[in-house]
Amino acid sequence: MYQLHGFCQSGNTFKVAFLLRALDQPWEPRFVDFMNGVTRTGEWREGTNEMGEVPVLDDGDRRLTQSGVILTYLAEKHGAMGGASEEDRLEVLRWLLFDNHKFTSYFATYRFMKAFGPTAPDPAVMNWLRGRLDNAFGIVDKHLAGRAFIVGEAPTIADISLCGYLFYPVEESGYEIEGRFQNIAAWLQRVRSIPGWAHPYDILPGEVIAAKW
Ligand SMILES: N[C@@H](CCC(=O)N[C@@H](CS)C(=O)NCC(=O)O)C(=O)O
Repeated sequence: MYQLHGFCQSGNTFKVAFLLRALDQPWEPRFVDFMNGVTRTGEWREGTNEMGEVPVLDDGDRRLTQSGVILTYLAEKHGAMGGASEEDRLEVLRWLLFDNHKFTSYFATYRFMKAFGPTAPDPAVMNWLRGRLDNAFGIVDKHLAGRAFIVGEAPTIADISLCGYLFYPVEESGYEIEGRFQNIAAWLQRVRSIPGWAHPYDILPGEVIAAKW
């Protein structure tokens, strides 16, 4: 039984939950009270993850962090969704790195500031982030033109990584996809059809919080 530490607002946790469900693996969530600062405590960092981040996955005595590492580990271990060839596996890694650096990271930061930050977001910071987001979303949208999935012909962990934050309510981020990035919008419909997909608020622990700003 895998143990997945995280919380429902965390799209990075959702990536791992989605893959575990797609692989039909047994898992249970371990709630991390991120919104009340647990991951910033020395105790949590020493005992769970020195990087101060979720998701964290326990596979027996083995503890893994970083969603890209966890997705790669699970895909290799269960022999699915990692890419059909060596070339595809490298392509998957390329998109995981792009996602972590430029796609999920800017989107998650933008959404957090807009929905859950302690004070109203600074418009200059939001404008700057929005420019970075527009660039990253434009790149993914262009890549998806004429393709069903990010790499190869079938879903891989690259799709699972890139989609991690894109099913949350649009009011949380204020960042519209529908009507602006048509290839991404169509791809998200295909991703929803992958067996195991569910909405993050239906499968991860914690309370839904109304967007603050
Ligand atoms: N690259 C990491 C990012 C993880 C991450 O940023 N998680 C958020 C919650 S969704 C977090 O714990 N952030 C704490 C922080 O940024 O200090 C991954 O993919 O696992």
